[in-house]
Amino acid sequence: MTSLLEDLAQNYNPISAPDFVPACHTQELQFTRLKSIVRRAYDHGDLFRARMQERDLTPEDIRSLDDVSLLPFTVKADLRDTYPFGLLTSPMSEVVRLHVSSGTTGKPIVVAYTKEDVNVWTNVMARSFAACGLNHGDIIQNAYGYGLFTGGLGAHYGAEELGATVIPISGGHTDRQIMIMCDFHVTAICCTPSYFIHLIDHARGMGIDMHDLPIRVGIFGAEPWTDSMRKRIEQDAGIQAFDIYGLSEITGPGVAIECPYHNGLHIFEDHFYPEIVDPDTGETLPDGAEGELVLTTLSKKAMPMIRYRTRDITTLIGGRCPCGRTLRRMRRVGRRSDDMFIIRGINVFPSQVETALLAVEGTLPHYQIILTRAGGLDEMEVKVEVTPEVFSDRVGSMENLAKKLDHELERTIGLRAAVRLVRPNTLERSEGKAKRVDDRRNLDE
Ligand code: DLL
Repeated sequence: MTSLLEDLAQNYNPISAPDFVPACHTQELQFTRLKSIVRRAYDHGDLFRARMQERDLTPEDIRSLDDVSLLPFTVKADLRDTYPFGLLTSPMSEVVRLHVSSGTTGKPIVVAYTKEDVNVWTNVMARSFAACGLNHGDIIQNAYGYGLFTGGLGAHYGAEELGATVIPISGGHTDRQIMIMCDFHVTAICCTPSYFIHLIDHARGMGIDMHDLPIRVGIFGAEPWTDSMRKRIEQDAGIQAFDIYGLSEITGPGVAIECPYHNGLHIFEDHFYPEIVDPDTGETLPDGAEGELVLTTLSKKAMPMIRYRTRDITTLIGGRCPCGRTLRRMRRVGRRSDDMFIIRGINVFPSQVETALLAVEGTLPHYQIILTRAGGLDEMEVKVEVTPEVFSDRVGSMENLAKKLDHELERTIGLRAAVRLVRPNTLERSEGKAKRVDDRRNLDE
C-alpha cells in the first residue's frame, strides 16, 4: 500500500476538502447546524414541535452537541402517518424534487428536497466518488435505477459535480450494460453488488473478461453485502469495490462511503449526525458498541429528519483512518432490526406483501415468502393458501387468481414474484411470531 502522503497526493481533490478538516472544526459546525435545524423543525414542523412540548423542551435547551440525546426520535411510521407532505418544513413552492421509498404498507413514503438540499446531496455524492479515487476523466456507468428510487439521480448529480462523464444507463438490459461498458471505455460502475455479480457472469457468457476492460472501480450499495463478496468481485472483475450507504429519508446514497483502506464507511458528518442506540431501549451507546444507527440531518431544509431511527445495525468506529479523513466511520451494515428485506435493490416489508395478497379475493391470510439467489440475481416466491372454494373450483379460476395476485404484488411493491397457490392448511402455522420470510440467500454467492 502507498504511504499516507502519496495516497493524499494521488487522491487529492478540492471537493474532498471538508473530509480532512480537524474534527473539532466539524463538531463546531455540527453544533451550529444542529441548533438551526432544531429551530426550523420546531417552528415549521407540527409533529416535532408537539413532541418537544411533550418533553418540555424548546430549541434553546440544545446547549451542546451531546444534547442531541434529549431530542425525540423520528421513525418510518411518522412518514407514513403524515403521508404525503405532513413533514415538510418548506413551502411546496421551494421543493424542487420528490422521491419515494417503500413504506410498511401499500403506500410509499415521500421525501422532499429544496434546491439547497439537492446541492448538499450532490456535494456528498461527489465527495463519495472522490473517496473512491475517481475524478474528472473517469467514465461512470450509473446502473442504479433512475426514477423514484434515489440511487440513479443521486449518483448522477454527484458524478457530474465531480466533472466525470456519466452514462445514465439505469438498471436492467444486461446485454446493453456490457456493450456500453466495453465500447465507452467505462472506468467505474455504480449498481447493487448483486447486480454486478450478475454482470460479471453475463459478460463471461458473452466471452468477455472484465479484467481486459478499463473498468477499475465499483461503487456498490443499497443492499447488504459482505467482505467475502467484495473479495470475489475484486478477483473476478479486477476492480476495487467500494461500499456506499444511504437511505431516502436522510437524502439517498452518499450518507457514508468507504475510502481505499476499506476499514469502515466515512460518514459525511458535516451534514449527517450519527448516533448508535440500543434498538430496544433507545439508549445512546458509545463508539465501538453495536446498535441501531440514528441519523440527524444537519442541513436539510425541505424535510429535516431529527434522530431518525434507520433500523440499520452497525457500530461507530473511533480513531483515525490512515487515509487522513477526520470523518468518523461506521461498520458495513449487515442486518436490520426490523423485518424489511431488500431484493434487487428494492426494499420490501412482509406487511406490504400481505396487503397485496389480501386485496385479492380468494386468498387466506397464510403466506410465506421465500428468497433465493442464483448468479447474483434474487428471486422471490410467495406461497399463499387459497380458500377451499377456490381450491375445489376449476383450474381456470386458480390461474385467474394467480394472475391477479401477480399483478397486485407488482403494483404494491414494484417487483415480480413467483406466486404459488397452495391448498388451505398446508403452510406451517407458528405458535409464536409467524415466520413469514424464509431467506435462503447466501450473500457471498
Ligand atoms: O438504498 C439509497 C442508496 C442508493 C444507497 C444507492 C446506496 C446506493 P432506500 O431505498 O431508502 O435508499 O433504502 C435504504 O437500504 O436503510 C439500508 O437498510 C439499505 N442499504 C443502503 N445502502 C446499504 C449498504 C437507498 N451499503 C436502506 N449496505 C437502508 C447495507 C444498505 N444496506
